[in-house]
Amino acid sequence: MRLYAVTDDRWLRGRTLAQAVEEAILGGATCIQLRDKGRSSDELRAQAEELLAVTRRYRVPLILNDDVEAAAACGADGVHLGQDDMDLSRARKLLGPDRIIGVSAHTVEEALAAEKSGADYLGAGAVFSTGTKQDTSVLPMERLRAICGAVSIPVAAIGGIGEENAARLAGSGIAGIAVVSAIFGAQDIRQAASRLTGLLQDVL
Ligand code: TZP
Ligand code: MG
Repeated sequence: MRLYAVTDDRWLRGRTLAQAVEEAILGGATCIQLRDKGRSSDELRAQAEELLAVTRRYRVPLILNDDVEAAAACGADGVHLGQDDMDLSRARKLLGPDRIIGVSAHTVEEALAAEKSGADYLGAGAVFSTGTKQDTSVLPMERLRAICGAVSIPVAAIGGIGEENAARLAGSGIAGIAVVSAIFGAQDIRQAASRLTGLLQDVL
């Protein structure tokens, strides 16, 4: 959960997504999420298989956003579910006990419900304003602290996090940060991930 890199293929600059993911891992990403709202389930699965060839090599888990069936079919390490995605108990039945299921939580109530239903981790945000996801609002810092205090599963903060503001998350109780543009939007992905990794020593 420490540095959870969430993919976006908008800024590949001639790289494949698998190359971008490898750079992120070499810079210190400890978990990868394949997130691509524009793809069909079959396309997502094919992309996941390419990424798995990289993530398995480095023993870094690959989580698929939203699509439980694709995750089950391609042997991804887990799935991340928003509040409007498949419910957790159904996802758990399809994926079995060993795969990772993460859930987005915006309130203490959602966090407690997800933990009770067997979520392995939570994503909480957006902690800062972000242009990467439109339908989101900023989660106040006290709420992030309350969510972290209410559950015993790890919480990753997400939304607008970069080198310039990561330190503001210190003391919140998070287990890590989930980052899209500050990693995949960087010219040098490896260096961006590596600088965030360094900063996390004072944040977590
Ligand atoms: N969920 C809440 S904010 C967000 C997601 C997927 C986008 C985070 O992207 P960035 O570029 O790290 O702000
Ligand atoms: Mg979702």
